[in-house]
Amino acid sequence: MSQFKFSVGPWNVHTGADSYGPATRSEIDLETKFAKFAELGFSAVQFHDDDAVPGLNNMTEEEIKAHARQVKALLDKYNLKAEFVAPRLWMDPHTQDGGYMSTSQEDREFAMWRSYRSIDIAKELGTDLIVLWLAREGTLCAESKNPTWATRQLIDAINKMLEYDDQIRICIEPKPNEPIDRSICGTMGHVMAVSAATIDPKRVGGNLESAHAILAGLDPANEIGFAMAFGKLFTVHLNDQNSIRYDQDKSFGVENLRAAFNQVKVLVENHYGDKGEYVGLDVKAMRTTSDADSYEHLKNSLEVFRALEEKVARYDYDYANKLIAARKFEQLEMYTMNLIMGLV
Ligand code: GLO
Ligand code: MG
Repeated sequence: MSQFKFSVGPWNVHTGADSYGPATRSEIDLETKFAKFAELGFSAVQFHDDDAVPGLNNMTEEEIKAHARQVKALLDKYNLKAEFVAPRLWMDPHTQDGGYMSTSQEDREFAMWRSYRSIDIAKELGTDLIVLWLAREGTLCAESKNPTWATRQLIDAINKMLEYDDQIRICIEPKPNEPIDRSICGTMGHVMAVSAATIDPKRVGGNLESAHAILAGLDPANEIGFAMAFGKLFTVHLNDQNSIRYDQDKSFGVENLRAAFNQVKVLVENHYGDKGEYVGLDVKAMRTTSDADSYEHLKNSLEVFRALEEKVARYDYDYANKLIAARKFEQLEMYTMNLIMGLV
């Protein structure tokens, strides 16, 4: 049994389409996904605004809320909670150049409209958490934006959301690049600095995704620990990634088991989850996966996480501390490797 509660987004069960080829699996409707998530042991669902309310651009504020209430009823049916809502500010003609940092004022206003609607949807779904994955907030052409201006735009946008609702919490999911060339807020360090500059820093935190840290050349466990030192790790997107290349969203731990072990270890040691935080997965199935195996990568990620949780529970801290005091790091490393390999 895990001490953690897990969450996942509907986009984590997808058709397999990528930038170079069409879908390889059929679409699955939201309710079928909810039923399967519950069966697999997830407690909560992560949402984009338009996962919860498709076509919201053409709906009134009241219509949007009414639709969100229907989704809440569906969640209740499967005993699932909503973890967060993320405005999908990267799919729309209005956000070709980003949202909050777009060079067009009209587009920046659209981004705020979607952010306020995301807050409305979150409240109807029963969550106080908004995730901002800043997909296109940066530059494709380096000279197109002043980075100081762009950073202040982000801070202003977050302040407006904090003012719109005095309970809502904002959680930035940093990523250094892709689809943008150069991101303005690429790591957890950037997120903590932006948080400190807002009107209510305790309501602004981070969502650490393992793959995004790796893409930035950083260690996911250290990034998790860094955000936790400020009490600002509001959620995580665990997955894995083969070095610095396109964002892969591989199943948790399949690429680097030691790094995965250390992510679980840092979460356990710092009591992640005590304030209701979920262990979120952001994993994708391979393109070659069949319809019948559409959920296999979720099952595998949970299995790896739970197995590593057991390893952490068995970690001999007395022994490790003795080795640390004697600066016997070669032995400490081998103890850790033996534990992971199942040899101790
Ligand atoms: C992509 C991101 C993406 C976000 C999701 C929630 O690189 O990881 O999956 O996590 O859209 O905002
Ligand atoms: Mg993510």
